[in-house]
Amino acid sequence: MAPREPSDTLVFVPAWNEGANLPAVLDELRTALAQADVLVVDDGSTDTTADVARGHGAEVLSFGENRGLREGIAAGYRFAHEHSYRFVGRVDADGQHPVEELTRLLDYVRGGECDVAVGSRFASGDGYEPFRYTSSASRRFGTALLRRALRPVLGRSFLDATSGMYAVNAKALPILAEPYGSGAPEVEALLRLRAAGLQVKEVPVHMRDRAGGESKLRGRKALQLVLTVTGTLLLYGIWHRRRGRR
Ligand SMILES: Nc1nc2c(ncn2[C@@H]2O[C@H](COP(=O)(O)OP(=O)(O)O)[C@@H](O)[C@H]2O)c(=O)[nH]1
Ligand SMILES: [Mg+2]
Repeated sequence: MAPREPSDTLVFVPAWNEGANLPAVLDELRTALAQADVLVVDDGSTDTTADVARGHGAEVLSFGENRGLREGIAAGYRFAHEHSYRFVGRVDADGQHPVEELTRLLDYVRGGECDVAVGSRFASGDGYEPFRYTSSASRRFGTALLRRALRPVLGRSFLDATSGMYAVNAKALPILAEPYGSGAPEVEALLRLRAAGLQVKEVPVHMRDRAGGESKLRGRKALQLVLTVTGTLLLYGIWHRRRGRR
């Protein structure tokens, strides 16, 4: 096979014990987004994640132990920044994010329509029906709380603030590569992007169900997250108001 041209686009995939789901995700990326380089951030997996990723042609960044998703996300953006990629995508390792939807997000960013495009299950329009996703009562409660707390802080509504499907340009990389202090890195990311004045677009997308295994975010962990996020937003709101008064 002839060597591939160096790519200006990296797609990274945070993964913790996703050896069973990764092959389909990486095959889909290779088929539907062949021009992009792929990085798997293997966060101390104890299964075949790293081997499977390498076997499917991805670059692998392995942590010696599990550091948590927020470190995986920062590391993905840091890698992209250090390697001077112009465009970066992020998808889950569990098959939830169709690559054709990521391609749409990347097109918005490449076309200069925004600096960051976030794939949204809850936004509608462009042929994407409202209320096409139903979730468990506890997730619905968490999402509703989060939307309310976010609106005054972001100065706009944001319907799917914990989505992990992202496309960004190089301007966003140093901002998103900074370590995250909370358990809600995506929410923190939205706050940082707003503070930096970057254009963020929430784009309606279809998502699938996790291909196999269980979400790492459920039960107590999910409840804890909602409380952390709401706490973070309140603190941020107070800090913001104080700063405004000075
Ligand atoms: N790097 C890293 N990735 C993680 C960790 N926990 C979850 N992930 C990955 O983050 C993505 C989202 O996690 P998931 O369990 O699907 O959460 P959900 O989509 O919100 O239900 C998946 O690709 C996971 O493999 C972690 O501790 N470290
Ligand atoms: Mg998932």
